[in-house]
Amino acid sequence: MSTIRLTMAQAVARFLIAQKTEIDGEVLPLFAGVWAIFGHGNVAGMGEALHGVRDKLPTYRAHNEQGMAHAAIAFAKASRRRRMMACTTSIGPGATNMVTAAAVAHVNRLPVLLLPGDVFANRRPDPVLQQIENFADGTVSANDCFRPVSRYFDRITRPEQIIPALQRAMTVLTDPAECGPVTLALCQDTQAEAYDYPESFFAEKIWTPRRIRPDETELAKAAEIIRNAKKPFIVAGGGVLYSGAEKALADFAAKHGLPVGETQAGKSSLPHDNAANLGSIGVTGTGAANAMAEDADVVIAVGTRLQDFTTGSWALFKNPNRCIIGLNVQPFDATKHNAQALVADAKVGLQELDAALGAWKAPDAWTAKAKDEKARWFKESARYTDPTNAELPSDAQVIGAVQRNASPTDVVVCAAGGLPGELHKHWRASQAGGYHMEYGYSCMGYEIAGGLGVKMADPSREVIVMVGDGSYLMMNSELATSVMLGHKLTVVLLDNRGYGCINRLQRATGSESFNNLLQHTRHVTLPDIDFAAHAASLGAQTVKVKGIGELEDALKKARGAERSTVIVIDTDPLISTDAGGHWWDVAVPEVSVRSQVNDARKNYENALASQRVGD
Ligand SMILES: Cc1ncc(C[n+]2csc(CCOP(=O)(O)OP(=O)(O)O)c2C)c(N)n1
Ligand SMILES: [Mg+2]
Repeated sequence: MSTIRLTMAQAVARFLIAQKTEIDGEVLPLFAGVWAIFGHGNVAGMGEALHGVRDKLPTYRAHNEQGMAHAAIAFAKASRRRRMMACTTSIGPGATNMVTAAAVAHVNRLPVLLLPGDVFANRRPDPVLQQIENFADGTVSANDCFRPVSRYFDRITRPEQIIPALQRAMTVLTDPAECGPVTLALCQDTQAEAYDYPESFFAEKIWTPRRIRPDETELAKAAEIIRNAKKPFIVAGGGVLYSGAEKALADFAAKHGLPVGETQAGKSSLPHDNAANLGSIGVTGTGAANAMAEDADVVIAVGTRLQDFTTGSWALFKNPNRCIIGLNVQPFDATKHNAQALVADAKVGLQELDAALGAWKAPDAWTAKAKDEKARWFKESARYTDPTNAELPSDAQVIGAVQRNASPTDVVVCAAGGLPGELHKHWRASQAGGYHMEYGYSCMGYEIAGGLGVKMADPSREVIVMVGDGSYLMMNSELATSVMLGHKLTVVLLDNRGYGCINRLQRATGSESFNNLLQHTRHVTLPDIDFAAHAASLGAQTVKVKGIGELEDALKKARGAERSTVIVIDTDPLISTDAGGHWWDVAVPEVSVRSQVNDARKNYENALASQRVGD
């Protein structure tokens, strides 16, 4: 057996280069690069190794470990999990800064290889700088925080352990059902230790996603249920996009006359003008999709986790006889809420279901109702997004302006605040992947770093990041990285001077405005933050606009710009779209001295009555 003597870190770098992916017949590196913020615990080991391969495996420097991991995660999402990135950090705070991002990847089922440095395996210099020292357990380090948010976790204390660890990592990162973050905590002395690695470990490997075909019995049962349906409805989740099932879904819906509602992750599965597409579903759903979902007797849930925003906290599907079919690669999701499981890849699952259904079609009246509901919703939506002269426009009016100035290939990126709900209702995506919303973890601070990852995945597409003032302040530093790397973003920053959506939620649950909008906080000086000046200091082109007309001009200019541009606009914190949508379960206090809370509690208890427990 021929071997090659490498440090463990050099072996990691060499192994990553050997992993390939095939996209549309082209073989590409599976790992597009490694994000790195060096410190003790990775600068000598991983740093030296990455420098040695920098021509084959680019290293990117970020400004915040969470931000760089967000960029890596967004890159994988925009690449539909067919390409990915790794992230390396120092031990201690550099590592734990990445834990939130690991959770983002975990919730959203997205692949990212996290390589935090770890304390010395030999423990000779203990306690080292940044070592947390657990009194009761000598094996615990800061990196144990990654365990609950990693699909696979390992700590590498001997150089040869990296061989099975990386093989296991690749299985998880590339498996459609298991997919998620992998954390390999690399002890710093082990990174630097040499070992005679077998050459075969570094052989090129091309990864292609597995397409699980349905089990015959499950398929027959699902087809039987659908054949008996009078009011069938499809929920399209992120799995549709990861599977590349857009055409299969469009064909299936058209042939069988089925209306479709899209989740946040599934939005853009169908173009907005596809007749079957009723737009978003759930708490932030369109009136059209929700009206059909409420009535549906069979809900075909394709590639969705069925989180509460999709199911209206399990009160949306109101038909007493409704049955769910869970078409999902992951049995954990396929069987949720007593669903008839159909464990399969979305694309082949829909194709085989189509074959099993033959010429069956949903009743014409049902399909016709969907068409009417859609036409009604589009008219209603326009009332919210149409231009206005108001000095403080609503989020929906800003979305309208961005939409009017967008081209079909653009990608809009967002994650938290009031915008996800407004975008879910109103944004009209023309192309798959044109809507990139991180709403599994809805992590404030994902937006700009995520936008950078999206841009890196396909630099030919214009990326428009929509972000609230709160999310921007929480994490903006990768804006500087986007300027540094020449990956242009257009950032539309909606400044409503605080946490607008949480203030509205607080009011809706009977509480006084408290601690959300800046004016309602304990302060000596009310901050008047100059976001344009802040973004300019990071190297972006910036402009502060007043009203929708100026915004549209700025958007046109930004399109022609080479450098990341931040457009700041003041918006009204109190307005959101009241059309469409659905109740969301947010627990209201059972006792309170405030009568408004007591009233809200009564409403809450009434709403709970329509929540379906157990199924
Ligand atoms: C990291 C993180 N912390 C807290 C929250 C809870 N949260 C959701 S939206 C929000 C406020 C967002 O403010 P902003 O970005 O200004 O958007 P707006 O609500 O004003 O539209 C908060 C605090 C979150 N989603 N993520
Ligand atoms: Mg805000």
